[in-house]
Amino acid sequence: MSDTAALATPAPPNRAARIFSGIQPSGGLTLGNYLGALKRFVQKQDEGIQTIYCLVDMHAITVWQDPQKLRHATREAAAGFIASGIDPTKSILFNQSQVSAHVELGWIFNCVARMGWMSRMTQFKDKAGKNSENVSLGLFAYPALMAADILAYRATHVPVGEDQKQHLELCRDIAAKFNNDFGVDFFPIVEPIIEGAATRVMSLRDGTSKMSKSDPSDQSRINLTDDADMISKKIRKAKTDTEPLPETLSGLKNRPEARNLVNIYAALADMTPQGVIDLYSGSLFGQFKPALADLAVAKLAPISKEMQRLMKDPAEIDRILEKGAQEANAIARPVVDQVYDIIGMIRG
Ligand code: AQP
Repeated sequence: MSDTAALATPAPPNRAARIFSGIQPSGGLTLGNYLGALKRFVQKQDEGIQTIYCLVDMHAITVWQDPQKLRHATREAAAGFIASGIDPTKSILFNQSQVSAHVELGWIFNCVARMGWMSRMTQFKDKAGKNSENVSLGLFAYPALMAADILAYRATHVPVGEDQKQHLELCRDIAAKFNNDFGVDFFPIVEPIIEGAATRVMSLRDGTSKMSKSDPSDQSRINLTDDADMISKKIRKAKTDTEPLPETLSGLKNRPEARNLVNIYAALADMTPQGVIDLYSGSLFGQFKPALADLAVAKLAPISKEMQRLMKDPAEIDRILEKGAQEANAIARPVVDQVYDIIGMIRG
């Protein structure tokens, strides 16, 4: 397969397709990270497109992280990537703080992005809540660093969950403004890849809020480290209603918890949500939940087991990340050096 054949929007004619995406090691990876991001990352890698994946530890520290826990979460996330199917000989896998091009370009983009753009970011508003005077400046600037993560590789496509759509629009605005301000055609206008039945996996306790690593309730999410018993228990206890599953998808309107479980089933089984409805229409959750629990255990328990095995050798994980950082640096360094040249910085 050619390197652009699988992408709905091909790379611009003068640029080969290149995928970049990242995940914050701000806690353990969740089913949301897996279905919205990691599963897609593996598919893109296996389609033969150049894939670069990053544990964005600089993003994680936009909220305070315990240093010991951050180190552990970074290695555990690397183990999660590998256990999910990322092959460090096919994809570049590294952590952000080992490649200084990210923060260098991030600062330059802080000077390109406009305050008005940043203040419209809904994720900042959600995360800052009523506390916006007291959150870090880094949390506000986060999307400019995310644009730098992507554009340091001049990536053309970015697989993400639905919640990152607005940040990717901002990345496009930053690239376009940089190109326009300096009269160059240097940065590509990236295309988000938001695909599949579970682009927004919701909390198991509240179908209107996103499943998130930092949700205080562990019952709200499935962690990739959960064992078979725990996965099964959490699904059986997930909040639902008392109605049977409907005959059509429209029957799930105003039933956010039911819709969420159907989407999770569909994404895990590589089916459409309508396909799940066709199979289970008329079933009560007493029947559907055990089927979903079995499916989730079959798909996720092997990942959790493999993560445990990988975590027994942290030095090997560090070695993989170090090799990935060297490969990433070999791409990003010349890009950032060209940016310095474009903007008029004297370099020795
Ligand atoms: N619930 C989700 N459903 C689908 N996709 C999701 N992603 C995250 N949660 C879901 C996708 O995973 C990738 C990495 O996201 P991230 O961890 O870097 O940041 P986040 O989106 O802020 O995720 P969390 O779990 O909510 O982290 P915390 O709690 O630390 O803020 C992205 O592609 C994201 O879309």
